[in-house]
Amino acid sequence: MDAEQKQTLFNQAKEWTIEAGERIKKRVQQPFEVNTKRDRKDLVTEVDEDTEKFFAERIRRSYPEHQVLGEEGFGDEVTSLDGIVWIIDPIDGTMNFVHQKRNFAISVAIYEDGEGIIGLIYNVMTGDLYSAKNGEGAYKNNYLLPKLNQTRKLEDSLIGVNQFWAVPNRRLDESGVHQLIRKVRGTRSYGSAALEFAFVSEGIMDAYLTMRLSPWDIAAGVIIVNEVGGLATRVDGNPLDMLHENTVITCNPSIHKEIIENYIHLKE
Ligand code: 2AM
Ligand code: CA
Ligand code: CA
Ligand code: CA
Repeated sequence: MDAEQKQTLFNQAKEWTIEAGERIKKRVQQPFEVNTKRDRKDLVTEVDEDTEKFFAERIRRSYPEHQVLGEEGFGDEVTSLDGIVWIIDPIDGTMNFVHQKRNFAISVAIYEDGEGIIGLIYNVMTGDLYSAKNGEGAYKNNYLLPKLNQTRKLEDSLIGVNQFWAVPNRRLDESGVHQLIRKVRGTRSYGSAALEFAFVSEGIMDAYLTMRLSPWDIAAGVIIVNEVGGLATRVDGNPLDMLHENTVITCNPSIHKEIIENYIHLKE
């Protein structure tokens, strides 16, 4: 698409994202229905579903030729990234939405023929919008995010981890991860993959790694982190696949090779 189309689409995506955020904010303190999906810890609420419907309806009305890939199933059966595909997580961090009433985000990405064009991560309760158009830098609200400091050392790093690293993992030798945790300065766990990507992009965290995420968890984050010179790959260093689940590491490029070569030991 040309620059003008890209700007128009960006403005539209941003307007819908902020409007969806306003709707979520109105409902966060009201009672809402909570259900489980894959297991008792995998939550979904009616607000997740309504928010995805909000996007799907508007995209279909305005851009009937675009495809929508969303977590809650109100989009299309997307089997190819040809053309323009919106990849949407209506609420990333549903457990935070339910329990904390904060620390969740809307994640919206637009891909064209498999290439990430536009990424938006909206931290709904703080009102911070992280955004990027590929090749044009990444922003936190109206502030252009600086390129990541590429001299960061692993021992000075803050890394995002989650509870899976504390217990045995069938796909990964956890002793490597335990050594990594000992090596770094500190760990954080925010409970929203999209926000963890945003924080790596902002340079307030140096890496985030996890063993299973879906395209909608990472689609916007990848675009934003790339714009500040960050990396996002599978934990074996291979490229991410926006149609399937992935293991994921996103980080400052200065620590990527060291983490995956010295600390990530996949069992296989
Ligand atoms: P979600 O809130 O949109 O489901 C929580 O650690 C992070 O992992 C969130 O970004 C969450 O997204 C994501 N996640 C991906 N798959 C998940 C699953 N099966 N159960 C819970 N969280 C999952
Ligand atoms: Ca979910
Ligand atoms: Ca998610
Ligand atoms: Ca979600």
